Amino acid sequence: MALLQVLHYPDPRLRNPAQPVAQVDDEVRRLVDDMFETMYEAPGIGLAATQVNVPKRIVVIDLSNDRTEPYCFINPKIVAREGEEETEEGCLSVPGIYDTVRRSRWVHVEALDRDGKAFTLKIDDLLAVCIQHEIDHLDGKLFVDYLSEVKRGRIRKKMEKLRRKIL
Ligand code: GNR
Ligand code: NI
Repeated sequence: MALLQVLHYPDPRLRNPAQPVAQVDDEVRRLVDDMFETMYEAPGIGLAATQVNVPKRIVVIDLSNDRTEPYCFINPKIVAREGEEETEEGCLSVPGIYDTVRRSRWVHVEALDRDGKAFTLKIDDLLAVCIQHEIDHLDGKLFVDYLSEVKRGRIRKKMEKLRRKIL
């Protein structure tokens, strides 16, 4: 297992669209395991492969406090959605920034699991918010894209300043 480096906004690599996984093999499973380790270490409740600079359609999520509910979504697709809900979101790629985003309240997701087996899941609440946030990452989109241009500009400046501090 290995910890992976999480890209920070406004890194242009976060904008790369991810490609579908053709085959769920040991290499993919190794990446999934490393993504879980990286997410738990952060700590975060979700992580998309895009955030660790791998342009593949892979997402991991665990909303539990004790790391006992790992979800792995490979090639996830939202096939139905309903309702609206506003949630305060954060992102490991935009550390320290939290703001409200409106998303679907309920989604029906199709994906492959860690063994390459297809499954479908009807979800709501934080899991629904999280999978929408993660699929956005796979499409090169970030939660700050839903905020006003003024807010996004401020966040961008703050991130660039922070970056100069740590480098
Ligand atoms: O850790 C995370 N928390 C979170 C809170 C509200 C809505 C979405 C998220 S996902 C985020 C981890 C992350 O950046 N995943 O891409
Ligand atoms: Ni995120």
